[in-house]
Amino acid sequence: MTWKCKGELFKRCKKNPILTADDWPYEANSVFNPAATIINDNILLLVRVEDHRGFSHLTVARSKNGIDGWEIDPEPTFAPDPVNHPEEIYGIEDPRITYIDEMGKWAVTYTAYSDSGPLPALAFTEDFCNFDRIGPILPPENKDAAVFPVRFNGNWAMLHRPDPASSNMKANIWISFSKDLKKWGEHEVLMYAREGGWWDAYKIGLCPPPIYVSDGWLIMYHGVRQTTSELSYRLGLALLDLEDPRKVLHRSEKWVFGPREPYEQSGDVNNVVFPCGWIVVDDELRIYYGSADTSVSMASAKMSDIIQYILKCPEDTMH
Ligand code: BMA
Repeated sequence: MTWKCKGELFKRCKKNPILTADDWPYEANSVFNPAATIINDNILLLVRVEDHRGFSHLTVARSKNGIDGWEIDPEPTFAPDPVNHPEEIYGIEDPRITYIDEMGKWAVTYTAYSDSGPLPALAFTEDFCNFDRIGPILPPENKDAAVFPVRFNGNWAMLHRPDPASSNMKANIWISFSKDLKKWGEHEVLMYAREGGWWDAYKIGLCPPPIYVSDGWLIMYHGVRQTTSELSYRLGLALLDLEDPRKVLHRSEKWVFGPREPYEQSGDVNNVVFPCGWIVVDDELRIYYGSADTSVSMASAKMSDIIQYILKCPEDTMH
């Protein structure tokens, strides 16, 4: 059943899940958490593919309409290279891609799963065939990194989510700056997880890369809520200042999207919606998300509705 819940901003694609392991040209356990971009009039997804060892790599799927008719690379497009990059020993996961106009390249941030835990790594590509690896850009444990497409006062900016060593501490979204996209500093917390009964209590992380809208930088983030039996991954929105992305102007109090359909509620990890990519086509904002860590799904909203919504959201009270 596909339906729009009262007040829900995003509408699920009727063909969800749009990609599953059964569609894959080679053996795979699951395909999920895709990054997304538009290239040569095609919608390109860089999909996380998990093999039957439990290790992940990234593979490109291209389609004209971004819904069906996918052409999937016949073998892994961007596979872990643990010989030259030991930080990739347990695979590479959850890519985010940002087109850097100034460089004429995409920056691909991804989670390298090292033997000291997950860490953000960076590669560049001009064609999604060849990737120029930079390697780790922050130490473990840290995930959910994505860079902004422009500089701020000459510096690149990146959002990411360090994981605290103690489970009693909150996992918050941080912002860092760099002169060259490789060495990062000026680290500070951008947005705190809420507390107590909130849907985004204790653990939050960036979803797709920040997207430019005329009122600021729109970000989507996941909030993880622990119940007695399990976790639930839901999504919220925030708007950052255009000139100074360290300032959170608005933050949604309610989640804007959460697991509702069977393919989101049941899979390798139940109750997860996890977008790593979004694109804008005319006034349509499309999120491409992993459903239950098993398949790829899509949902869309009118960009004008999203902007209207976020501008009415309160300031971030967690600062
Ligand atoms: C997060 C990430 C995602 C995953 C999610 C739900 O920590 O590892 O890759 O989709 O958990 O299992």
